[in-house]
Amino acid sequence: MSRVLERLSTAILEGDKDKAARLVERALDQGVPAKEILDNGLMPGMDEVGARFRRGDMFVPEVIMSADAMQAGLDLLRPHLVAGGVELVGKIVMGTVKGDLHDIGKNLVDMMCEGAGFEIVDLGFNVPPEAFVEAIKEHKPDIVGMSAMLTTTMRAMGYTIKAIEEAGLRDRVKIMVGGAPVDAEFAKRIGADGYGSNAATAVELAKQLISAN
Ligand code: B1M
Repeated sequence: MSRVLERLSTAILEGDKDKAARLVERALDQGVPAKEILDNGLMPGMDEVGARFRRGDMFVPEVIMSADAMQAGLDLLRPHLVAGGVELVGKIVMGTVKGDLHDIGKNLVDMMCEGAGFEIVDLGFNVPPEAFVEAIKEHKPDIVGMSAMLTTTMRAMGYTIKAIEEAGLRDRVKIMVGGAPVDAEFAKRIGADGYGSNAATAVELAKQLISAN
């Protein structure tokens, strides 16, 4: 890993937003591709935050600072990940489900899908089933994407799919799900059309779902 990316990982771990932003800019100036900055700078820092949080070596306020630093880095990468002039391939309504405040992974999925030509309607986080239903009526998307990061909130994905069915809208949209506790087996069980393990596979899945339409 290059020195600048190593320092970027440390800045994420330390929750130093300004330093993270400076280092992302420096890496871009040095010609490091945005995807490499993401995979070898931002992500390893956040992975270490997760590991320390799990061990009880980091606490929520520190994790929030790291999350802010990560988001600052992502915001700078955004124009590079979302290339202009891509042909529009479809529309996705995206949100983190009810009860869940984690949105960094979803934001990354948004960016990568946008980069692949999808129009994104982002409903944010803590999105109740009714809001997904209303958004389908209003925006008429091809795909609904749901993210959940907690074992306690993943079940809200199933409730949301039920609400979409009860509103008579299920056959109008494809549904994809993702997030750390989610897997393909769970996606199938709740009646989703597919599961993406990361932002890159989410893009592939979205393209497949569109072509299956
Ligand atoms: Co929280 N948190 N958190 N947290 N947090 C986790 C998820 C946890 C695994 C940490 C741990 O214990 N090691 C744990 C969950 C345990 C579990 O449920 N089994 C946890 C916990 C317990 C909690 C709280 C309950 C802590 C507390 O208050 N005691 C609390 C819950 C709040 C709530 O949601 N109601 C909480 C709070 C927070 C913060 C607010 C402090 C902050 C979130 C800030 C934010 O998002 N704006 C936070 C963070 C940052 C994390 C960790 C450290 C990092 C998550 C992250 O952003 N990763 C996380 C530990 C970890 O995952 N290692 C943790 C980087 C991101 C790019 O990856 O989100 O995985 P990820 O997204 C990936 C894929 O999952 C996938 O693609 C993305 C990009 O590759 N993906 C999709 C995601 N959505 C997708 C949708 C798709 C397809 C793919 O299709 C639609």
